[in-house]
Amino acid sequence: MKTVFARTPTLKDCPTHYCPGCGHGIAHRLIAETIDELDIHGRTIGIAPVGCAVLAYDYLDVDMVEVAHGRAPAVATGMKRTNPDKVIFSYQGDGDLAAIGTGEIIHAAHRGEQITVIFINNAVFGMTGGQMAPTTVLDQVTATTQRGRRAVGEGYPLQVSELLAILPGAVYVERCSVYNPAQVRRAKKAVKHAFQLQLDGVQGLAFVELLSPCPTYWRMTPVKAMEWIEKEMTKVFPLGRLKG
Ligand SMILES: Cc1ncc(C[n+]2csc(CCOP(=O)(O)OP(=O)(O)O)c2C)c(N)n1
Ligand code: SF4
Ligand SMILES: [Mg+2]
Repeated sequence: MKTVFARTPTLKDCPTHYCPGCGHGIAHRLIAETIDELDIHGRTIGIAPVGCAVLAYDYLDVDMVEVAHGRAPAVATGMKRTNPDKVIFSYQGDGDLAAIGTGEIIHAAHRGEQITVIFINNAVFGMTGGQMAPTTVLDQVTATTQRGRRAVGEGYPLQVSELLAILPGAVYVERCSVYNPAQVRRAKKAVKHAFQLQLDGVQGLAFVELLSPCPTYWRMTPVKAMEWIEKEMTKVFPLGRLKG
């Protein structure tokens, strides 16, 4: 029988701790496929965030480092500067990268660090119980915005890709999603490009934002969560290449 679909080797063969319909697993697979297709398995080092993806090192069969909440870009900076031949990537949620770690990512991009950052925007703090994140959209109900997020008092959703794209040190910024197969294919292209730039020695930060479902704390079925990304989330976070 001909195999038409198989697990890519860098994605470990193990049970997942993610909720049904979570986007983290899809994002992991895109990274694993990229590492295998670029044949960089032996020279890639990843950084796992604090957040639901705290166990990313259990799924990706490459060397990985666990760092304090939001500090991945600083650690990636040190790793790349001391190991320029290695391919360094960080994997960060929106609470990690766009709340406690905002300063880290802005300054890493500003300095033009040669690292690859995969940013998982699911519009909530998933791991801690679905609280409002900087990326929570207006009117979105979360554990801490029971009447929906309001601009007055809670502020507007933070568009990190747009912020980073204006910095000369960010060489590539693209926002994609995983809400249907066509979008997953686009996301894969973006992730691969962000790794390829580092491999090619292009000096500067390569950044891919992925709009990703959290059905558990959006209180939706997995299918509805995918629809909500397409219908609502992309209004605030338009998909496309912002730079590079
Ligand atoms: C210094 C510090 N502050 C706060 C926390 C609590 N904390 C753990 S995960 C998290 C937010 C995670 O949200 P996100 O990065 O969006 O990841 P998700 O779970 O949504 O994928 C917070 C605030 C922590 N672990 N360390
Ligand atoms: S809480 Fe949300 S982000 Fe965390 S594993 Fe579940 S669905 Fe995924
Ligand atoms: Mg999140």
